[in-house]
This record gives sequence, C-alpha cells and structure tokens, in this order.
Amino acid sequence: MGRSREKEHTLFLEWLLLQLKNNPVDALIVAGDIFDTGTPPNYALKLYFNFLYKLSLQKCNHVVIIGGNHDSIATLSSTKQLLSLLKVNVIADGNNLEEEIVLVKDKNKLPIGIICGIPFLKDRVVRKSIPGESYEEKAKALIKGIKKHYRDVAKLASKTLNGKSNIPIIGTGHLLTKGAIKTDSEREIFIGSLNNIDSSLFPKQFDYIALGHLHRAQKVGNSNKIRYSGSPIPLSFSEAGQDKFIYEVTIPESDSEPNIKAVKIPEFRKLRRISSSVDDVENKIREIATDEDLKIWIEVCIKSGKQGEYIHKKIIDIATDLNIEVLAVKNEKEKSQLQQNEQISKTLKQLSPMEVFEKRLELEDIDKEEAELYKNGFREIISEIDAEDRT
Ligand SMILES: [Mn+2]
Repeated sequence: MGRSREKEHTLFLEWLLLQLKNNPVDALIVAGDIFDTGTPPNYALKLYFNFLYKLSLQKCNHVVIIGGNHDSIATLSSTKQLLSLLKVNVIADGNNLEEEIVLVKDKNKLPIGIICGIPFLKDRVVRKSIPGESYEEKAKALIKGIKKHYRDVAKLASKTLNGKSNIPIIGTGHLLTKGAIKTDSEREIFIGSLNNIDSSLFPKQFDYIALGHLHRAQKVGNSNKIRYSGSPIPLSFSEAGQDKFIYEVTIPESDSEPNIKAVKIPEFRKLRRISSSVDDVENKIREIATDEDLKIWIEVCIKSGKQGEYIHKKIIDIATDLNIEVLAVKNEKEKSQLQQNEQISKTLKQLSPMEVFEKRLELEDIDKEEAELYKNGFREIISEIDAEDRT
C-alpha cells in the first residue's frame, strides 16, 4: 500500500537487541525471509547489518540465518563470509550439507548443541530434471528430494556428535507444512502438492524445529516442538491485531521435552480493520483511537448505507483528526454485487499475474482437472520468479 515499514522494523530490532541483552541466549535463529525481496532497499540492508553488528557486541555467540523463498541466494551469500567474522552463519541455499551443520559451543568452547540450518529448498537443488516427466512425477520427486535433504542433514548432525546423545539437535527450515494456518499475505510457495508435506518430514533426531514462512505464530499439528515463530510485524490487514511472538526455547540436558516460552512482541504500530455500516463508521473509528507514537493504520470496509466520494472524504477527515491514517476504504456491498455480476471490467494493473492467467484459461476448451494442472504449473513459475532477483 505504498507505506514504508522501516520504523516498525527499527523498533522491533531495537527491542530484540534489548531482549537478548537482558536474557542472553546461546543462539539466535532467523528462519528465512530476511528480506521481502531479492533486491532489498538500502535502509533494509543497513538495518540488517547494524543489527548483526550490535548483536555481536552482546553475548550472543551464534546466529543462524537461513534463506527463505523471498530471499535472493545471491544477496544473502554476498556478505556470508564477512558475517562469519561476527559469528553469524548465513545458509542461503541447500547446496552444501556440511554448511548446514552449526555447532553451538558454550563459553568454554564445549559443544552444547547442533543447529541444522536448512534454507528454503529450491526445486533444482533437490530434484534432478528428467525429460518427459509428468507434472505429478515432478511434484513427487520434489517432495522426496526435500525429505531426503532433511534426513541427510539430520544424519550428518548425528555423525558429527559421534554418539553423544545428550547434545540436542535443533532443526530450522523454511517451508509450508500441512495443517498450518495461512493468512492472505504470505506469497505462495507452490511446488506441486507441497501442501502434502506433513510433520513426518522432520527427522526424529530433532529436539526442536524452528520454522519460517507463515506469518502467524503457531504449532504444527499436535507437536509442541515444531513451530512457526511468525513474522515480527503484521504484513497486511489480514494480520491486523494479531499477536506476534519470538520463541525462547530451552532444551534440557535430559531427554525431556523442550521448554518453550512465547515472548510477545510489542505492537509498534497498530493495524486495524474496521467493518461497519456508514452510519456507525465514525463511532467505530473513535473506539480505536488512542495516543500512539506511530499513527494507527486502518482499512475501512463499508458494509451498508449510502456510499460515495463524500463518505470516503468524511471517513478520512474523522480519522485525521484522531491521528489515524486511512490506508484503504473498501465497499463490501459493492464488491459482492460486482462479484455476482460477471461483467467486471478491471484494468491489468488491478489483476495479479495468476488472475490474468486464469482469465486466459477460461477461454480454452479444457476440463477442470486439466485447467488445475496448468494453474499449478503457472503458480510454480510465479513462485520461482518471486524467489529470484527482482528489480
Ligand atoms: Mn516464505
């Protein structure tokens, strides 16, 4: 929506540094999607490097950063060697298994744990292309490849420990697993039926699994020790008001379960969705008004009542007086009426590449199943492009 999130990210990183200062940990894991794009703006790079520099001055001896589907392998790798001087392990791609094994040591240099840093695994990293393979065969081979990669890393970790079973192994990865709850702002990772990857993917050797990709903090399935930490700030109005967390995980020396503490991240800027009739909208906006350092951002959905330019202007005026910024006013009624009406004329700018593709497919005389296959293929292409360098 054309707004910079620099302030919120700055405040979050300052808060995180303070948390780690007051409560030092042996290792910090950042489970991918360090940046939102392959070509991050300079302010974002500055925040990243300054954070890692400041953290290196505190007591955190290990930082593990893995690449996500939004990250460019080239961007993350370019400063990998330099960052290793600050005890930051950047694992950008899955091409080198040894690199994914990070030995965590205490202040006497004795090993106290292993972190298996598994980045977002691109198709070409885990699957050999075979000519003439069908879409389903490719998807199957991909899932097999991902599972094998996780197993191989876990095996290598066990081998590194050489029988010392009291040392915990922590896995970290960036992927979408079955049964997880999405919001509408995660860019789709779509590789075949990747949704079929369930928590059985994760090797038994792992004592805890820190996952990235989904924006909502959550457990995977019924397991307490497989978790998505979620994003530190809400990235769209679909996440408005959602609590955000970092997880502080303590793994006991005995074989017992890890101790997990969810530490709530302050809401540095409030995002709120207001759904209301025209008559009630002023009251609803007044209800959320508080004295915040950063202006509250709202999205207003008008469900009923007289609409028009005048109403939109009135909403913006009310909000401005209350130090609230209106990012969007949506007309719910109009939208549902339009959806019923087939003759929506949209400009190309309003459509996503997927929607354009779907519209084109509608012109073809093919059955639903076949159309689904084409759509899946197209999603795969989009997710590949998203993961590449974009300018
Ligand atoms: Mn992701």
